[in-house]
Amino acid sequence: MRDAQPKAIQLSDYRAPNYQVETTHLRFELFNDYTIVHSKLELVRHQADATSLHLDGQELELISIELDGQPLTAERYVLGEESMEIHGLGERHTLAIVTRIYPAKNTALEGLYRSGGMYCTQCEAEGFRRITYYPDRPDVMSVFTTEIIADAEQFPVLLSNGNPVSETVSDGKRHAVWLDPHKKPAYLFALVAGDLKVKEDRFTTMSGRDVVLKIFVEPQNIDKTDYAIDALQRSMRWDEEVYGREYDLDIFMIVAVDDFNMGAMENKGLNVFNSSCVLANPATATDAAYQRIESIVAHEYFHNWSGNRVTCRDWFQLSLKEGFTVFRDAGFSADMNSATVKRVEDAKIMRTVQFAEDGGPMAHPVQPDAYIEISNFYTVTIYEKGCEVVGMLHKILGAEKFRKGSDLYFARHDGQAVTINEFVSAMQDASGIDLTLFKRWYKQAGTPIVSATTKYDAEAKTLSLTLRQHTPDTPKQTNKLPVWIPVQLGLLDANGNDMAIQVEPAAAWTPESQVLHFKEAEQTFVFSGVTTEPVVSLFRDFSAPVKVQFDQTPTDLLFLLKHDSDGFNRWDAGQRLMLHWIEQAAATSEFSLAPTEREALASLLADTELDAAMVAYLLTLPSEAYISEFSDVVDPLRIHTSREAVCQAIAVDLSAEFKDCYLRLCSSDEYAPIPAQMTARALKNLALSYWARVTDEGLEQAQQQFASADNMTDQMAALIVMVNSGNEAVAAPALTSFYQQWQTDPLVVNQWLSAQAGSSAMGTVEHVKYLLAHPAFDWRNPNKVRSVISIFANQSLVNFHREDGAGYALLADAVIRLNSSNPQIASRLLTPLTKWQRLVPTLSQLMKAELQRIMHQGNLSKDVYEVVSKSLG
Ligand code: 0A1
Ligand code: ZN
Repeated sequence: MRDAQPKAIQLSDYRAPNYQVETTHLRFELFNDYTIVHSKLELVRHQADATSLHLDGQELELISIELDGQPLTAERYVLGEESMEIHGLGERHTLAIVTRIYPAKNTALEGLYRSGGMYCTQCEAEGFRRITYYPDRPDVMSVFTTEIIADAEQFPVLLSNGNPVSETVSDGKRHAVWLDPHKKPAYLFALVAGDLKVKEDRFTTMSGRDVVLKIFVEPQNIDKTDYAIDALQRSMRWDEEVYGREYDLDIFMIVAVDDFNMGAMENKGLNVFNSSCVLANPATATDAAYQRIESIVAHEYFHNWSGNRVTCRDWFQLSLKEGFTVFRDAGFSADMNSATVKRVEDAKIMRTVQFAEDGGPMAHPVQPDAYIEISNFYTVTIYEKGCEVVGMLHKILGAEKFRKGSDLYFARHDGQAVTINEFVSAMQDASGIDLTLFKRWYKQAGTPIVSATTKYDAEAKTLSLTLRQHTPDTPKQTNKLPVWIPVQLGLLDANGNDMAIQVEPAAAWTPESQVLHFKEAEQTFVFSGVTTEPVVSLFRDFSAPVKVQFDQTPTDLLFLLKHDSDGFNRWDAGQRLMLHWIEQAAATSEFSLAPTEREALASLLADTELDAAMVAYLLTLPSEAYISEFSDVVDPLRIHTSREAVCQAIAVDLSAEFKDCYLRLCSSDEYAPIPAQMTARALKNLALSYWARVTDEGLEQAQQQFASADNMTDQMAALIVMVNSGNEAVAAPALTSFYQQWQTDPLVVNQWLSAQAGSSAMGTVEHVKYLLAHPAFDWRNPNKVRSVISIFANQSLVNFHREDGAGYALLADAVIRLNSSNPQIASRLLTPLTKWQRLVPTLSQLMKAELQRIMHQGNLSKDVYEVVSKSLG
């Protein structure tokens, strides 16, 4: 909490630390009401002539402080509200500090806190300073030894980073010692204490070393660990095969905790996971949950190299580890499942959530240059756009040179805290490709808009493609320069086959990756030997995170939907066609499919050669959030109504086909979370949703599937169909019986909450208030808050944007309530309110008024203050 206006931290103010901490020795004594933390730091001067040391500290009670074995006298140090400055220092010192902290009162879930009966930590980005006074910055890297002393009976499991050294019990106290031989910043520190059960397995690394793998969970969850272990083993093997990265400790541990602000955390050797991102069994977890677990387990594991062995110099470099690691986990998921489906899923997030962020008041570059609260910068821009930027490097360099670049990066910087510049330099040095221009992607915020026009010359047999790019202004950044955009493309002949490509200037074309290098504000490329006018397929594989303005007729789009050899662009052509339909429905208040369009959808549904999950995506309309990206002034009700009209028309026109498809894909095989089954279920349940929308028979089938399902994917899909039917007599009993069946399993109850809060039919303001008062809800648990409030505000858009502003008020009330207890969650909830400027005037005013109401609360956390003040501009 703050009194004065918080100050922004600037990248340009970065200074290397005065002292490094060679070794850090920590001793934790866990008592019921408080914890005593003893720290002993071996300090070494790092800047010539430096005599002072800055330590960070928050919410700490200082008990004692000694320098080189002597109490430090008061004139040698200055205690600030969140810092300690020690003066008169020399070359080397031993600094010993004792603090008292109160984990049970820690509702912010940063630092050391209690979740249920266990203790756990979250130190990224700046949580360690809530444990003890320390130079809590990522460029201070130290070898940590951790001792934990706790009641032996209450806490049979005591864990920290690295390898176990010893564990003894005396006088009812358990005393465990852990040593992490790898230097690390404090943000990677972790401690866990609890009465936990463990699932154990092994992994033999590529050089033949044996690693013990352990997943610790609360006892009731021990039957939900198999999949995470399997995903971990596959991740470890994949990182060896694809990136040559081997694991480097004797043990790798994961702990599942119920109260966690984010998805998971890559603490060295001891990953801590939100239980929703690691626990699964067929009865309780959906296919989507299995896939999330697979990718997050991989993500955290991959951080061991991209983040831990090579870490960030400062938090402005956050995307160095996050963008690269998301790129790595995306590659893993693509290899484990379908690469095209993964690309579609990632592009959808970019185009809805990231493009919206890039066009709003919180827009920031992948490498920001200022922040008030770093927790606000764990964003889709840092993660997903950061991944796309790395992906463009991969397209520009090609797989082989990219791998050389990553090898060089890891070899050069192992054990160091570095910047994004060092990453790009390694890519440049290994490939011999000058990447100076490419670096603009890291510095400029905003989504480039690329417009394309073509001209075919039948006589000369040439096609000219003119591309123009422009990146809009964003807060505090104007007059942006052109960026290097890799445009992967193809030209389709009349049969839908790819033509051979010859282009001028030849140097702008990389044949292996079929990429055109577009680097200026405007460029014209001339394709020769084009014997018939082609249909152009631009930005295949979503080759750059840009908005594309390229007028293609519905006929061309239908052609691409049928024939494009690039799966991503087939899907994209379908989405663009559907956007036309939705526009048409909005303009005329009615819609019906043309026979050719109906035919195209029907043949997709019947196409058993295509990946079934891909078919499901091809038949899913663009989301309301994506549609709103195309309006200057967003009218959520109009978008909802027109999208519904198209959805209804498709369901009516193809109801028999959806029924056939559903029945064809019903299977009696025992459930397994394997790609072949997951993709079939995705299409089956999509077909059910269309079929049940327009026929009683379909809705009855949903009821039957709900009652007889042996897995959560089918049960939940059926429940959602019933909830969305708007038929109270069908939905209400199903919701009651589901709750009775699953009320003791919090992760399933969260899905039950979301199914209601996110439904346009059911997620009304009144119903959300009912859910908030339900015994299943708990304001202290971030998963519950997300399951109800975030899901409501991001998915039940017609209700959130209710004309009297009640949806906005509900969200603002939640933010105000959480501002003091959990600022990170409060701030993350705010995102939907940041979009007020794009709404129709009446809604815009109502939303803005809620932001102002929050602002006038006073005593805002830095987290909430930053988002609200930037949103109000
Ligand atoms: N580094 C983690 C993300 C993370 C960030 C902050 C957290 O606490 C506030 C927790 C996790 C990752 O990328 O998975
Ligand atoms: Zn990460």
